[in-house]
Amino acid sequence: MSGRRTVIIGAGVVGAAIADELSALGWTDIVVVDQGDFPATGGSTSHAPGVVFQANGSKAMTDLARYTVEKFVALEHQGESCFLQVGGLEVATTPERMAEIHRRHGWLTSWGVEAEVVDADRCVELHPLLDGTRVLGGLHCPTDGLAKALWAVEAQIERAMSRGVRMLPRHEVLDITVENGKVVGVVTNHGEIPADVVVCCAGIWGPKVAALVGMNLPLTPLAHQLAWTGSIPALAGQTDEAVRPALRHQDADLYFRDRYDQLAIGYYGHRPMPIDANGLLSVDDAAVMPSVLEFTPSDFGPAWEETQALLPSTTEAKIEEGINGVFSFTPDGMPLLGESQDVSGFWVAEAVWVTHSAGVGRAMAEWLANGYSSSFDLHECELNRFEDFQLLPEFVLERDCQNFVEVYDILHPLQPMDSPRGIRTSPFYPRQQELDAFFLPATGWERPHWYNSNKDLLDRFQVPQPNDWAARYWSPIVGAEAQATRDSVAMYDMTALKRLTVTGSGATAFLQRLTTGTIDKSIGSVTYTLLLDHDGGIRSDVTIARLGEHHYQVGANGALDTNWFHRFLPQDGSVTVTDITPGTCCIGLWGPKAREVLSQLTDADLTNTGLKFFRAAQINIGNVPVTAMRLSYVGELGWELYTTADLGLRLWDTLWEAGQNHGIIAAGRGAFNSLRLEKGYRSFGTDMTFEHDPYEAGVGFAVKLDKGDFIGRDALLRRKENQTRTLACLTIDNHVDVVAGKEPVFLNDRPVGYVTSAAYGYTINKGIAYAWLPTEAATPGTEVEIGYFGRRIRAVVTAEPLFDPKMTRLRG
Ligand code: THG
Repeated sequence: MSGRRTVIIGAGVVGAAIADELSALGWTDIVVVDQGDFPATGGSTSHAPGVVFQANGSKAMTDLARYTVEKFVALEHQGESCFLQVGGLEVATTPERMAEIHRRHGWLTSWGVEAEVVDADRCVELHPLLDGTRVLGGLHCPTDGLAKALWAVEAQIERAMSRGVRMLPRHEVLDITVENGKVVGVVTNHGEIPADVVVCCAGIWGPKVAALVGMNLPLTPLAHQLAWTGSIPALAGQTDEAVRPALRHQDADLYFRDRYDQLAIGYYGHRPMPIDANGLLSVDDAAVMPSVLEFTPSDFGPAWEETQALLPSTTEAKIEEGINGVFSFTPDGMPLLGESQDVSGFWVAEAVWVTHSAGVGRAMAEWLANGYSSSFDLHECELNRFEDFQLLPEFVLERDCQNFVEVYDILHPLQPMDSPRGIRTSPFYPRQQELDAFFLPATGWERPHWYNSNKDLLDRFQVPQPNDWAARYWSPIVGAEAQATRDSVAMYDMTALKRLTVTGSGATAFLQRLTTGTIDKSIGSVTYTLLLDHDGGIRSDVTIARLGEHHYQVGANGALDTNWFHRFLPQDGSVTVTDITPGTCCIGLWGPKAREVLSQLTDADLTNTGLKFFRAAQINIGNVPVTAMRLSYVGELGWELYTTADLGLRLWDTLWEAGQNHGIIAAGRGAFNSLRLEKGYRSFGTDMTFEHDPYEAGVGFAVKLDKGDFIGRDALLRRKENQTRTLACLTIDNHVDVVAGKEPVFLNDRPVGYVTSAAYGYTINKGIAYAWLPTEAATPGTEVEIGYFGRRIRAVVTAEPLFDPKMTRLRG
């Protein structure tokens, strides 16, 4: 097998890794082109300091980094390893950072990378240049270190060439030829190269290359300062390139690495310096290389001061060289991986740093060869995860710059970016403002997290106070809203829920093939079902309402679902998928009194037999025609009520008025999340993702194996027999330390899993944490501990759901 004819654009550390990995899988008809010389082509790889820290809040990013480390350690360039495994050390100089270091240590433990939180003395032992009096402690990860990025490029490309891959330096890409929506060739200054697959690994030139096929790539090249001291007398005579760990001083936006008797200093504290990808100089015109701009010493002042304070022996040296090195940032800090939705065969592997490069090479090779990556869960990295508004230049620039600013900040999991805010608002927004809602953004939607107007509820409901960290982006009102929902009735703004319609004569067959459920049921049926990858991994969980013979409404999780549907659309035009989210809105009306409120407003039969659980109907509510679906993610009687955006405010006001005699409240996402965990409802993206199958995730009930073939079925039959891990429900008696997700779980003092999502359960009066555990540890009654800022919190595996297991609320 030689695979499809493939052109990789860019021979940086990403292109090289893909060429190596893809050729290792048997694809050898590969050409790598680069505008520059080989191996130092002039892109970000050519100036990268190569500092590799594996700690990351994203499991995927740590997995990609770990793969990179392992590969580079073993990869040789002229007999020497491409990785100097000197370790990594992050130091804290403030109590807040020390706490953060414990949290980051938790991530590494959760993702299975060994590391240790160390005291100040040990920091100095590891890195003797440190002023121990300034340091409170640190995080030491011994497998971190320094990648020899250019060696890795050379070694990987040469290995690929030995398998038949061709490397063409000084080939500038001028155009990409597309016919009938498919890539057919890459035009260079030396002529056209035919291609079935093009992989854009052009780094900071990515936006320019992507534009050749009409794609808006949400990537901004930003300059970042990197400087080198002259010889430091204290290091005189150091003959090894590096002996001390790579060092991060995040409180001052700094990192350091050895270079013989000098130090390299990287700095993120300066103003963002975005660069237009079209304005980058050519290889021949650039003074040093296109990705290296002239050093601006005035931006570096604070960096040098902080360096001398932290590493006093540097006062005897000077800054000798510096650059403003340009590399890639994205709106959410994650890479951009995948195939264009519009141009088949045009793939992207962009915004990938050296740290994750080899892992991305592996992931992309698997994805290209097999249709999915079996080694990595890429849902956070997918190219097509963005909404259209998130691809506009203004949004991209603002977010990318903000990501530069925040790169080393201590970010609470719920903390939104300061800007941009207020981009999308539901029709209910003016009322929510009147009720003094505290908003958090969700895919650009401003969504109430709680309503300050509900503070009087605190006279009726007890709400325990969590610790200061857990109390951020929280109010006791959250707990009161949750209890009030179970007690009477509440309105939830569900507008941010992604809604698609699938219509046309082929709609039923299409959905039957893409989902695990039986959706070919009577009109009015609603089905909770899953989308699976070809390897049986969960792509999404959705609800599908059959509103007509050839008309379905899908309640989905995000842009990836739309993209997934588009990938499988039949060519004959018999199916149309439409995103109706923007033009519509939704209120969840839930609670024991929901029926009393709604029946005042409609002639429709809302009795338990008239509109059963998981059925939908078109009803009128006053002046507003509504699609009502009887289901509830919070586990209470009630309906999701959908209407068009123009009628939204009227719907809100009508319900609000009718609910006044029944104690109706508006309730926010904080309460919502607590209630759904009490009910045991999983959330795609946190509790379960691409790497999990339905059985281990506890949603096997949504798989109908006997319905006929569907995507992922064969793989599922294999995986079903092989369950080693389980998504388990933990409860926590300590109500102060409310965990947030991603914390490690210990059994007999050994890390065995990690928390996915968590909240306090205000009805059951316990903390709740869902966690991936080895199946044998997932039996109710098993006592475990959760790592929390360096402490251990006792938790116990508990039978789920914790609330209303008999479904009397929902079915009543
Ligand atoms: N509402 C709608 N669509 C959605 C969600 C939603 N799609 C995305 C996401 N949320 C899907 N998640 C769930 C999870 C559980 C349920 C509904 C959506 C649910 N499950 C019931 C149960 O397990 O008890 C019913 C299961 C069944 O009868 O098959 O209600 O919030 N529209």
